[in-house]
Amino acid sequence: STSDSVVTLLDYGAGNVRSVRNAIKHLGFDIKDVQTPEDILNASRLIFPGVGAFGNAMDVLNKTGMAEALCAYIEKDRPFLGICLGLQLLFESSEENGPVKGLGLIPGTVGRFDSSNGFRVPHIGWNALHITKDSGILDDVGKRHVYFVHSYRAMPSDNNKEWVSSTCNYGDTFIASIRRGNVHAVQFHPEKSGDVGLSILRRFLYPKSQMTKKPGEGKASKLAQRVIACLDVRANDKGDLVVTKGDQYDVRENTNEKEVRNLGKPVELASQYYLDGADEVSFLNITGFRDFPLGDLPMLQVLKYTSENVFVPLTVGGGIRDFTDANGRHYTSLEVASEYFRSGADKISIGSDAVYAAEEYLRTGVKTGKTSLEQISRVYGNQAVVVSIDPRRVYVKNPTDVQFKTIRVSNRGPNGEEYAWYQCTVNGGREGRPIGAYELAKAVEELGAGEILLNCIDCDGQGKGFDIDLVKLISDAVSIPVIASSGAGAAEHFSEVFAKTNASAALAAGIFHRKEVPIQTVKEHLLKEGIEVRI
Ligand code: 1PR
Repeated sequence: STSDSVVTLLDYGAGNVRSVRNAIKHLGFDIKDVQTPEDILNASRLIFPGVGAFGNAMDVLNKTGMAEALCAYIEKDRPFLGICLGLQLLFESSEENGPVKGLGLIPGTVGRFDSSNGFRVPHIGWNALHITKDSGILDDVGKRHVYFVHSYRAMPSDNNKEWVSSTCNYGDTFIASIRRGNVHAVQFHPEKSGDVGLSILRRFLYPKSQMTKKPGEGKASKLAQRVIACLDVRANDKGDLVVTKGDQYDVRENTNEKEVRNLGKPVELASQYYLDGADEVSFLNITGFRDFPLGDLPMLQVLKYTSENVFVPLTVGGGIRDFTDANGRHYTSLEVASEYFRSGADKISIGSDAVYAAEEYLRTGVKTGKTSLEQISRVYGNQAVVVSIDPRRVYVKNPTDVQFKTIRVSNRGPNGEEYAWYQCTVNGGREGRPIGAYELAKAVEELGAGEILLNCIDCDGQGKGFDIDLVKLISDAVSIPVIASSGAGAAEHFSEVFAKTNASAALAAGIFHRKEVPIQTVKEHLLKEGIEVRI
C-alpha cells in the first residue's frame, strides 16, 4: 500500500480504539501504529483517539517522548485529527484528577461538567452542533446529531476562539471541535456517529473533497433521547449462538421440547438495526452468569464482526466477574471486560456482580476499589461501565413493611396493595436479593457506574409499556443517565416514558425482533411528539 492510503494511529494502549480502527478500514485505509516518536513526525496523516484518563495519557506521552513529537507535528500544521481526549490533551491543563498539565497548544483548561444544574454526567448521547466557522471536515453535518461520551470539556473563550470550529450545549456551551489549518480535533466520536460520523472521517482522510460543499448550517440542540435495540444472546441446545427473547425472562418455547426461542443471528440483526437507525446496540449474553464468557469465543466473534459494520455504540453484558476456569486459571473481571473491549465493545454492562458489590458497599460503607465495577471504571472510565438491573415488583400493604424504598404504585397489586418495592435479582432473575433497585442504583453510581440499564422482569416481553413508576423512581434518584427497558409494545410507549420520566434512552427487544414496529417508526413518532431524536 502507498503512503496515500495509510493512516498513522496513535494508540498508547489505554483503552478501546477498535471502533476507530474499524471505521478507518471501512473507509479504505490501512493503519500504521505509532511505535516511536519518529513515527509521529513521519506520518502523512495522524489520528489520535485519546482514551482513558487525562493524567495517565499525559504520563505516557511524556515518558515516551511522544508529547514532544506531537507538539512538533501539530506546530508544522501536518494533518491531524484528535478525538475526545485527543482534543482535550491539546489544551493547557485538565481538572481531571488534577490539575494536570496538557500539551499546551490551545489556551484554556478542561473542566468537569456540573451535574448540579440537572444535567446528567457523563454527557452520553447524540447532540447537534453549533458550527461557528468553516471546519472542512464538518461540511456534511448540518443539523444532524453526533455521538458524545465524556464528563470533562473545554470551554470557548476569547483566548481560544481562533481555534473553535463548533460548540455544543449541555448545561454549558463547550467546545465540540477545533480547527486550525490541517489540525482538527473533535470532542465527539465520529467513529460512533453513524453515517454522519463516517463522512467526517472521510473528509479528513480525503481533504480534496472538502472543497465541494458549503458548510452546513449547524445549530446546537438539546441532547437527543436515544432508542436502543437489545439482543439477548445465548447458545441454543445445538450450541449455536442465537438471539432469543423471553417473556418475563423465560426464553423457552411453550412446546414439549421447550427449545430456546430463536429470533435470528446476532451479527445480522445488529447490522440491520444499525441501518434502521438504532442509536445504540446492546448484546446481553444471558447465560454469561454460568458459562465463562472467555470460554464463549462465539460471543467475542459476534462482537468483532458486528463492530466492523456498526458505527454506533455497542454495549455487551453477561458474565463480567472474576472467574476460575476448569484448569484452575484465574481471570479477573477486568480481564474479561478488556477482552470484550478489545473485541469491539464500547461499553460493558454488569448485572449480578454489581448487585453483590452494592450489597457489600451498603453493608460496610467502604469502597474497597476491588469490585469489578470500580476496577473497570477506573481503567476505562465510568462512561464505559453500565450497570444492568433486573428488578421484580414486590407489592406491600405498608411502606414500613420493608426496609427498602417503596413507592405508591399507579396500579394496585393483586390484593389491593397500594405500595411496592423493586427487588433486585441475580443470575437472570433466578434469585432475589435483599436490596432494592433504588438502593442499588444509588450505590452503583457512587461505585463508578456511568449509566444504568433498568429492566423490569414483570414487564419484560409483555408489550404493555415500560414500568413508568420504576423508571421515574430510578431516573430521579441518580444523576447518571438511565436507560428504560422492558415492555415496549408500541411507538407510544417510547413517547410515554420520555414524557413521564427522566429516562435518557429507551431500549426494546421483542418489537424490533418480531418486526412489529420498526425503529424508524418509533423515531418519527417521537419527533412528531416534539421529542428530540437523531434521524
Ligand atoms: O448477571 O452480569 O451475567 O448479566 C446478565 C445480563 O443478562 C443482565 O444484563 C440481564 O439483564 C440479562 N439477562 C439474564 N437473563 C435474561 C433473560 O431474559 N432470561 N435478559 C436476561 C435480560 C432483559 C432486557 C430485554 C428487555 C426488553 N433481558 O434486556 O431485552 O426486557 O425486552 P422487551 O422489549 O421485549 O420487553 P450478568
